[in-house]
Amino acid sequence: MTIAFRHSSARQAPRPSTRASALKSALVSPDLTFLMEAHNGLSARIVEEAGFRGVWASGLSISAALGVRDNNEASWTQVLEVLEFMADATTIPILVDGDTGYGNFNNVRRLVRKLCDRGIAGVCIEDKLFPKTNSFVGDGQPLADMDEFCGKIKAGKDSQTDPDFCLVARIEALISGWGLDEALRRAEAYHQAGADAILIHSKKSSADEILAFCQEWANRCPVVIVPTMYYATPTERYRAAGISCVIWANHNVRAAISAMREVSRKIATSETLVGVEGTIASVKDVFALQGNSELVEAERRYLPQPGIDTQAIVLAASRGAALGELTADRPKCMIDVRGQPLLRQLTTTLKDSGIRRIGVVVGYRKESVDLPSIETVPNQAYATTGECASLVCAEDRLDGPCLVTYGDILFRRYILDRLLEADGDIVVVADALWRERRRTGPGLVHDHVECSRPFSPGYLDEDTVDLVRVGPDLPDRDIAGEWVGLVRLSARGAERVREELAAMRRDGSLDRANMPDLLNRLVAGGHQVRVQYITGHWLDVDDSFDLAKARNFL
Ligand code: SPV
Ligand code: MG
Repeated sequence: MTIAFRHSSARQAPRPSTRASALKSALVSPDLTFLMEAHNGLSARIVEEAGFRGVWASGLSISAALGVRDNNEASWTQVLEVLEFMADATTIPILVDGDTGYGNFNNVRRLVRKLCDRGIAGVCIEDKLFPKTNSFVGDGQPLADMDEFCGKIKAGKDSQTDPDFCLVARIEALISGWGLDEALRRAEAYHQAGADAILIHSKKSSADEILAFCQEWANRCPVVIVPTMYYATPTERYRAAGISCVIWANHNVRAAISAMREVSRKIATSETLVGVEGTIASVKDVFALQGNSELVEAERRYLPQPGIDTQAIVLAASRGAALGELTADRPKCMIDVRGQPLLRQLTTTLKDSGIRRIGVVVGYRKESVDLPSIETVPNQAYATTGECASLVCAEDRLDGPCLVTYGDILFRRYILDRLLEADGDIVVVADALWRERRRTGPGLVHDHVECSRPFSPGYLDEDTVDLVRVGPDLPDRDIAGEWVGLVRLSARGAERVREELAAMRRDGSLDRANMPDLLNRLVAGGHQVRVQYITGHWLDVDDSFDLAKARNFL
């Protein structure tokens, strides 16, 4: 049979812009369209992934997936919930199996409005009685009164809020044994009532009665079929018959049942996962279907990423002689703290706060500083120079927001997050609980700070504190805290620091200067150096006592 014409709108149809218009175009198009069954968000996504143009939200499959019978045991609002997940998981049109419409014309009106609200492209309602029974269960199921069913179709069409929403009228006359004439009579009535397409259903194992129907019907409106029982029929015959749409109605839920049974049985009998791991979808695959990568992207866009533009310079050139043998073959930044080099623990915290570029100034045993995703910058003269000379080695990195940190410290991440968000071009972190940390011994230095205001537990975050001076020999009465070895520089702050380093180079003080000398010069030069107080939650590693503390800290 040749079908020269289906619907005049097919040729001039504008590009579908909604899912409903896409379904409508597919129904009226002269091409055969296939809808594939899905019963939840995941299966709907898989249907789209496979390349189908639309989803059949099967009543049988949704009920089965919910663990109930296909007898309207799931309420229509429960089905609606499932549909919402399916719509969210896909971009292609969904034609939902609306059974008998869940009641009379009034229920159909409400159903159609709610489906339109949720972006469902169309509904198929069948001319049986509520509560329905699946077409393949038993014989001679009673049919709905034809005129009453036409009223439902009209009510549905009058209620759609999307102009392209499709209502497919399903004829059960062949299923119930009423024969071809009754099927054709009903098809005409439903077409006249405004159905966008008719679905002619059959439970025979041959497609003969369906093809006979199509011959008589001659495409007065698009025809949809469900070849579950006459599955052996070549698809070409449907094309030749001018059928608009084939629904593969339940094959995903059945595939899932077989796969789940097999894997459950295997695991139950073998008491191990060894035999199944390679045969099932990977966890990565699950994540991909859930769209995890989109969330990662969105997190980058919407979550605060305080350190995202900031790079770090880690000063880690010195040996750490007070650690004795432990630093014989490596600098102290590489000594092991609970299975990881100290520097690795530090860089993990930096990365967790969004700092991606990390330059480490190395000197003593520099070849042993071989961590992934850091860049090393050598200070060849590490043995005879101080911290500022090391900083100069990484000077080209002072070209934007920057964090300068000692390589032998550990701190809780919130300290860094707060520092990265702090106002000010040059901000240092000082521990107000300096007295509790005070210890004397070889190689132990505490750089204390004098500030414009002491720490008070009740102070407001907006109140700013400025550095007055920093160094190891402040009188107790002036000490407000201990500098932890962290400075955050804005782009302007980094520029100030570069200028100051250049001045130190000129006046010959650079090589011997340490970071506190630099900070004091900045303050003396009238630059504001802000202080952010903390109360503990950090440590530096100078000797084996500190090392023991570091192990407990992690
Ligand atoms: C469904 O998939 O729920 C259908 C098609 O209605 S059938 O099961 O063949 O009736
Ligand atoms: Mg059904």
